[in-house]
Amino acid sequence: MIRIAVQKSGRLYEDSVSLLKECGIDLRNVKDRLKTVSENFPIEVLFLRDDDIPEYVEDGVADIGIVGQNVLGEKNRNVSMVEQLGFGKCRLSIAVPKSMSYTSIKDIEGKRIATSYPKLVKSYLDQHAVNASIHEISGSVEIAPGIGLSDAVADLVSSGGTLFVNGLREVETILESQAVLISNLKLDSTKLSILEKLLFRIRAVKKAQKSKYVLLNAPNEKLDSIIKLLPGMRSPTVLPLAESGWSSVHCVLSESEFWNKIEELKMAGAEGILIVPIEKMIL
Ligand code: PRT
Ligand code: ZN
Repeated sequence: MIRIAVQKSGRLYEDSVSLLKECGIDLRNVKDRLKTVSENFPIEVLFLRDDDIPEYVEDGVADIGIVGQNVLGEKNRNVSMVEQLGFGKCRLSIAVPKSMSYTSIKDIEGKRIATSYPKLVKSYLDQHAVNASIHEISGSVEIAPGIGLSDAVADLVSSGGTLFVNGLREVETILESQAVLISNLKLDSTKLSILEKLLFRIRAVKKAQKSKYVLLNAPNEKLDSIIKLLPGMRSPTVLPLAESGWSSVHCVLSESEFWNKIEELKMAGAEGILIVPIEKMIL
């Protein structure tokens, strides 16, 4: 049995629980529970505040956990970062009032910065040899300059909407963050092998999320030029259509190259292009 700590409620909760479910792990009655055991995978899930997860994983109360890199960096606990999970993306940034003139981090010298991430901010300022006074506050950081509590803030940003409505301008990125899987440093061999199984599934789910299955029809004389455009796990599948002289081509395209490839395929004579999501991908 392995114990995983995930956020009890908040921005990482839904994605963390969905990831485990997509890995085929049955989790019943997760709402409002402190812990639950899966019936089809040797895992117990503990629901905790995200701030406590690095410490509990370090101490071995939980063996592994899902937490944002921002929290991991701030708490600076002795755990290993096993895998980036691709959700909960945000950045820790410094922002200043729109009216403040700003050309470089040197403009922060002697200023007051409000943040919930004092350690990360301090180490960024130290790296740039800037002295500023850091005011730790636990929430609603973005209102601090407006009420005269600080001259600048360092807060998490995703869309930038919160900074914008508070009259703030993002000027420096301290850290790019996403949810990561972390692990205790001294897992025994049984737990390590369960972690390996879990990671294998997580990677298959992540890979599938980044890929699409594409089916298209093409006249046989255009097949060569179409196939040249396609990557494949080995090579694309080509099947004859009922109508003679035509074939159906199937392949997997990754998200990054997807739209360009579709354009190129159309130009090369592909018709009736169908794009289908992939549930899991085992390579
Ligand atoms: O109760 P608990 O302590 O567990 O939760 P919490 O309130 O500390 O954290 P929560 O649920 O707000 O966030 C959990 C994690 O989600 C964070 O540690 C980040 O890793 C990640 N995450 C991703 C974010 C955001 N995006 C985010 N946008 N966390 C917070 N925000 C906030 C930000 O603080 C600001 O107030 O959203 C606002 C900015 O959003 P935009 O879209 O307006 O830029
Ligand atoms: Zn928190």
